[in-house]
Amino acid sequence: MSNTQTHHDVDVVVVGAGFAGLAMLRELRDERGMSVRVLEAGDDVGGVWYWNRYPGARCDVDSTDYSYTFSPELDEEWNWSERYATQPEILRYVHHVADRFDLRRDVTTGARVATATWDDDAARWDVTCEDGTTARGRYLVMATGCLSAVKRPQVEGIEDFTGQVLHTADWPREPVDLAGKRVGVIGTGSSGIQVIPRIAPEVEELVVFQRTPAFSVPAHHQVLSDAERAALKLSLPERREMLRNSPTGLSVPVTRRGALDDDDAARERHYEEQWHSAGFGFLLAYNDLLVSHEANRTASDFIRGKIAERVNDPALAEKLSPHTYPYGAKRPCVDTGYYETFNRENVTLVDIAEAPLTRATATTLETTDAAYDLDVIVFATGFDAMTGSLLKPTITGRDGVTLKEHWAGGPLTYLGLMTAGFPNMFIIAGPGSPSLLGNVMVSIEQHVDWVSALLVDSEAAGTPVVEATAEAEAEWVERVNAAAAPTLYMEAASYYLGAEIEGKPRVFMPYAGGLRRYRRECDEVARDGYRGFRRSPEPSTDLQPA
Ligand code: N01
Repeated sequence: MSNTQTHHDVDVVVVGAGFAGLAMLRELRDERGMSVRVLEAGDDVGGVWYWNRYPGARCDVDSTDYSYTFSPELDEEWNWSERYATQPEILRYVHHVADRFDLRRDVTTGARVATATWDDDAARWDVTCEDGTTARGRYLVMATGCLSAVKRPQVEGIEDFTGQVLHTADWPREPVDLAGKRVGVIGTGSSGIQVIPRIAPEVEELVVFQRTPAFSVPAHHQVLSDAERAALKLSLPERREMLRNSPTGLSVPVTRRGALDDDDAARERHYEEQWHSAGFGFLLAYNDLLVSHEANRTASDFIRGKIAERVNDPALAEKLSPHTYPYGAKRPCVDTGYYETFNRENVTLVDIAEAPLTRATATTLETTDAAYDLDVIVFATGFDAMTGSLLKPTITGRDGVTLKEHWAGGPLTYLGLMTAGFPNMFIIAGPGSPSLLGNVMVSIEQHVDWVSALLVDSEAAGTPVVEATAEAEAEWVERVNAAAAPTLYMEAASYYLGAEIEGKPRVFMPYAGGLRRYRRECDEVARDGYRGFRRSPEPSTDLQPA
């Protein structure tokens, strides 16, 4: 329920009630005894899983590994029904957690944050929302997610289109009936690759507008039997340990083998095996796929070969095959029957790299080559990733400097957790941390634990104003750049690099050194008395001039 026009004076204001915001709330309130108010733009909790309700939306990390780990009771009572849970099941899980731990009472929904301003004299953050809700807190935690600011490309004339215009990341709450309709989907990233095979059998005609083909491997999705669920539960402690110590946060064994350590036949056998089981983990088939062109080419060629096998028409298979960037340099996709969908009579692929979209009319979407009659246009065009949700509200730190100004050349952070000049503001799983390069659930929990430990330590020491120093920030930005420099990530126009939005600074945003190394670094910083953070007592009001 929305609490409009209310004011909340608390220890901590958290922005966002997705997985990260709810974890932060539970940890700070129930484990650390702090008062917390979570402000959420949506009408319910769930974050990305609240908004992305398109048909076919599901997780592409095993659900067992995409779960909270803080409560053995929760593990015991919750049963995932499928290897990769669907969006409705994940949302049910979030609701279950919110109810089970009585989190909703500290969440204000329908409250989109408009401004957050640091009051240096009082050492408080003042937050305002578009609906009039206000909050004041000693700490501000941005748990806004890396994939939540929706990207809606400008298509000339789209406002004249008389059919329905949808976006995968802002799908209507009420059911959408696509049966018998002529549907155009723009975008072939993870969302497009999930929605396309799911709706193809029910629509009259499906036209897919592809600008850049994706690399996708089979998800190997499966419904879990009782026996499989029981076995998964038994393996949880071991699995969790693996997640915590892995560079990716995935329960995939780390291999020390490079792709060229195997001869052609052995490598082909290994890829074949991985193809039939690994899903997202295919990227980890060898340890050098993201650092060696030669190694990467073996995997890229293997996947292109599979696309050729899965698509009947060789010319179409070629159009669906990526050639302009190495496998993994853009976030790879996993699918269920994606390529085979193009063998259907009612599905057409339009290569808009070759013949770009020009405009929409009342009834069509047009390229430089042709006009397509449509009833529905679905944008599967993704997000203003990583920084979009942080820069949407106006966040003003010390001396009136806004985050937008401070990050004009790209995001600057220390450990991805804080940015200099914005005291007591923390970012969960954002730029400068591993974030989207691994299982984000593992990243979220690591950040939540680390931030809460810092707050407790600072409060106990009587130094609750915490700030990253400019030197530590500059040094960390160098480290983030250095970690990405030798990788093939730098060779794709990806959202990791800010290439998804025109005019966005081209800097590699996530930390590519791996979750394990990152966790170690954060732990060492804490052990060194929070090296790189300046901590000070709150200003005494007695010292204020009259
Ligand atoms: O977005 P994307 P997404 N004209 O940015 C195209 C997570 N996720 O929503 O590559 C025409 O990946 C764009 O083309 P190009 C996951 O982390 C997870 O699919 O820019 N086309 C691309 O094809 C994922 O990586 C799951 O040339 C335009 C597509 O739209 C992230 O979310 C499921 C265009 C955008 O792909 C984002 O995925 C879904 C334009 N102006 C998503 N602008 C899980 O399974 C963009 N495109 C957990």
